Amino acid sequence: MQNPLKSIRVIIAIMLTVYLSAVGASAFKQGQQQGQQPPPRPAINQVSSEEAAREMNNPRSKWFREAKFGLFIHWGLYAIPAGTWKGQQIPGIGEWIMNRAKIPVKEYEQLAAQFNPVKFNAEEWAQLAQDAGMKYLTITSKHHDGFAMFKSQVSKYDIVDATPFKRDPMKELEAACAKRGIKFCFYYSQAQDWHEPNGAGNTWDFGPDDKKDFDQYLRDKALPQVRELLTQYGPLGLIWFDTPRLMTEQRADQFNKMVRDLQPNCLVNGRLGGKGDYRSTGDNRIPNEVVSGVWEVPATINDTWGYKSYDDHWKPPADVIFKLVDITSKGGNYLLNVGPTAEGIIPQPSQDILREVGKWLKVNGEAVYGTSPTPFGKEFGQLSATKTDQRGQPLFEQAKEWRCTTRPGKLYVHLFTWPAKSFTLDGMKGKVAKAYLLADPSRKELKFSQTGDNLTVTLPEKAPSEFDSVLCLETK
Ligand code: JFZ
Repeated sequence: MQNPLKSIRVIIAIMLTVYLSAVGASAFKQGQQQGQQPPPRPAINQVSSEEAAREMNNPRSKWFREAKFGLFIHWGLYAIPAGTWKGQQIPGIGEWIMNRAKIPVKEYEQLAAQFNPVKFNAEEWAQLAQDAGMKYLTITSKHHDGFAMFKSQVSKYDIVDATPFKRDPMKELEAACAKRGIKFCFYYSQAQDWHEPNGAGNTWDFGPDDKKDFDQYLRDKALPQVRELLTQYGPLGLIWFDTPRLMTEQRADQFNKMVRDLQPNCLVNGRLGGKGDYRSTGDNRIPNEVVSGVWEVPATINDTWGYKSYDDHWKPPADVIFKLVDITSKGGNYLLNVGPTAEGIIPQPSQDILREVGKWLKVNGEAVYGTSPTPFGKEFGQLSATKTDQRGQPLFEQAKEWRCTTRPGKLYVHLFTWPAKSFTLDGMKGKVAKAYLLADPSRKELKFSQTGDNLTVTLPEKAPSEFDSVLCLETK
C-alpha cells in the first residue's frame, strides 16, 4: 500500500497545477482582449498607388532607386564603452548605452576626452563600401547621445573641439566617397538628443519630455547643425532623420524646407516626422511581398548598430546576399550597417562578409542594380494553414529556393537552391528567346522548352555560385 498522506499531497499538487494554469490562461486572454498584446505590425505599410507613383516619379530619387545597396555606419562615443559600463554588460543596441545604463550627461561627456580613433582611414572605409558593391554611404553625424562627429560651431560637443583627435572624419569620408562615385549621406538624430536639457529622450537628467521647450532645442541646436551639414558638406545623397519623437508636421517642415533650400537634390528619408522622399521599414524587417514606391530596409550585420565588443552574431555572406536579393525582388533597398571601434577600425568579420558579397555582385550585379521587382510572388512563401506566430496570427512560411528581379527584356531568376537537372517556372507570360547563367563568361545558351505559361530550363550539374546562381532569361 502507498502512504495515504503522500497520495493526498500528489492530488493536491495536481489540482493546484490545473487551477493555476487555468488562471494563467484566462489572465493571458484578458490581456489580449484589453489590447496588451500589440497587434502584429507589418514591416512596412503599402501606400496608395498615387503615393507610390509620387515616390517613383521623383527625379531626385533616381540614383537611390537604382542603387539597391548602401553602407550604414553607426560611429560615436558609444564605441568606447562598446556595450560595457562600469564592468556591467548593458543589454540592447550599443549606441543606446547612455540611455540603457542611465548615464548622467556629466559622466558620459567625459568619453569625449578619450576619443582618439587614430586608426581611422577614410580611404579604407570608402574602399570597403566600393568593394562590397555599395552605392551610397550613410553615417551618423550625430546620434541620440548628442555628440557631433563633425566640426560644429553650434555646439562645442563635437569631435574637433572636444576630443584629442581634433580631425573632422566626415570631411575626410566625404572626399573619399566622392573619389569613388559613392553617394555620401548623413544620419542626424533631429529629435532625441540626450545631451540637451530640451532635446527629447533624456528623462534621467532632465525630466519628462512634455515639460521641455523642444522648439528651443530645435531652434538652437538641431536646425543650425543640419544647416551646417547642408552647407559644409555635399552634395549629399540624402539625410537620414530618425525616431521622430515630439516631431509635428510643422516642425518637420522646417527641416524639409531647409534641405530643399540648401541642397535641392538631397533626399529626405521617412523618419523625419512628415512626408519624406522614401520610406523605411522597421529595423531589420523585410516585408513578405512586393511593396510599391521607394523604400529601404535598415539592417544590422550582427545584432547592434554601434560597436559592441562582445556581439559576434554575424550574418554569414549567404544570408546577406539572400536578403539583398530578397529585398530587391520586392522593390526595396538594403542599407546594411557596420559599427566601427573607438580606434576607427571596422570589425574584421564585417569587412570579410562585405567583401564576399561584393565578389558575388561583381559577377551578378546586373541582376541587382537598377532592376525592378518580380512579376511572380509565389516564390516568397505562404501563410501557414496550421502554424501561428507568438501573437496567434497565421505564420508566414518563407520560401528560399528562388527570387526574381527584372529589367526590360530580361528576367533574372536567382537560384539559392540548385535544382537537379532543370528549373521549372510556371506563370511565365512572355516568350523566352535565350537562357544563360550570368556566372558563365561564355554565356553559353541553355536548352529550354516552353508550353503555355510553363517554362523548363535545363541546367548544368553544378551550381556556378555557392550563394545565388543567376539564370538570365531574355524575352522576346
Ligand atoms: C533607431 C535608433 O534608435 C537606433 O539607435 C538606430 O540608429 C536605428 C537605425 O534607428 O531605432 C529604431 C527606429 C525605428 C524603428 C526601430 C528602431 N522602427 O520603426 O521599427
